[in-house]
Amino acid sequence: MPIDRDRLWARLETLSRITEPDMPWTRRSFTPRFLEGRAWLAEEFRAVGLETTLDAGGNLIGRLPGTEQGLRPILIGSHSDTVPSGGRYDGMLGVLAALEVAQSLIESGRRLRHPLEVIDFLAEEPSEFQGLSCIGSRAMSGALTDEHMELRRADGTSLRDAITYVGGRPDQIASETRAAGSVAAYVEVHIEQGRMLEAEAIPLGIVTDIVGIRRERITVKGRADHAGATPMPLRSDALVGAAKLIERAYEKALATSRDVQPLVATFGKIEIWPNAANAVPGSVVMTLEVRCGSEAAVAAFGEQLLRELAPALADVRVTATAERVSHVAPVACAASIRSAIADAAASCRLAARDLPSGAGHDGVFVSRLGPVGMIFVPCLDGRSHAPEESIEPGQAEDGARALAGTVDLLDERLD
Ligand code: HGY
Ligand code: MN
Ligand code: MN
Repeated sequence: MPIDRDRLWARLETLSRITEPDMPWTRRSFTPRFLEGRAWLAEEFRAVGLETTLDAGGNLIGRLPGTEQGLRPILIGSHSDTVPSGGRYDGMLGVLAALEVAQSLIESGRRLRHPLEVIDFLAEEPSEFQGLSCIGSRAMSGALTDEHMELRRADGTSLRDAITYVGGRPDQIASETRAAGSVAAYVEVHIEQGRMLEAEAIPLGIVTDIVGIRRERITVKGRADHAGATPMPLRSDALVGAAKLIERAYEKALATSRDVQPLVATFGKIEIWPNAANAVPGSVVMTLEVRCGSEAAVAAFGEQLLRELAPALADVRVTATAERVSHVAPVACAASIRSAIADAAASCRLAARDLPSGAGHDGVFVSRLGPVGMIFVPCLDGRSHAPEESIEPGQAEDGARALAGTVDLLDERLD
């Protein structure tokens, strides 16, 4: 399937320009801007000849029937939502590379044996609903719970209502959940969001496994006081306690950097009350995110941190509690898909290397439905989740060519 580099690049440019103008590049899930991007994508899906629908979980699906009855679909795609002030390629590259492969297949007049589904998964990035991510792929795979549906964002909207807002049908999510084994294969093209491929000048990465991610809401309780009239020894400054937790989490995670499975820990979101220059912070709520290839290490980190620091927090008269927000176990990519990617890379004459994904992806949930694999392309200086995220048109093309080859091989090899 010949890949049209210019067409793929033009679509990437067009989609990335659908952004909050004051925060390039931002297209947060469940916002009018997201719907603007979705409307454009749906139009592109239809224009190339895909049967285009929105499933109950709010995933945009473009389907191309196969030639053989009864074969399970091959899924390709990614997500079109972004983090705030994110990049132009995280997620978008995977959706538009998949669209390019489907369009190239349709233009060639050929048909696969298997049905092909091009998917834009809803809300892959941590959402405003307590940071819940991978909402569309959770819905598709039966991992979206009733509790999740009742999560509310700051304006009081429930996730259930937000899914309706983007055109999903919350009440039908359960009946539309796909069964284990119902997917022949899922392959996603994504930017590496790390530095390995660029450092080794290797154009393709074959993902071995997708990291496990645990998010906990840490609440540090102190006492709000007047910042001028309260002597230091009498304060219960919640932010001082939070600072001790942040510092220790950094040190604990840094110490694992040379381990076989290094662990990373981030406090990326923090809220302070009353958050006033002349008030001693009474409480702090912050999100601890821990990632590692070892699920046990991910599960234990937060609890160990609070236990180790309890005396130091008591010394400054504050307490800390943790509440689990989400916990996703690491997932191994399927050997059958990894070898198809390796063979496709070879036939495209593109060097490739195995590497783990430190980023989370929808494949973690789609793996409940069938074998998953990912193709990485390098991004400039490994930067992502930042406006500096950058790739070259040729790198986008490499990813799409590898995807096209992989789909062809899987179509041949799988039943
Ligand atoms: O956060 C992640 O790992 C992914 O980019 N959503
Ligand atoms: Mn991301
Ligand atoms: Mn992504």
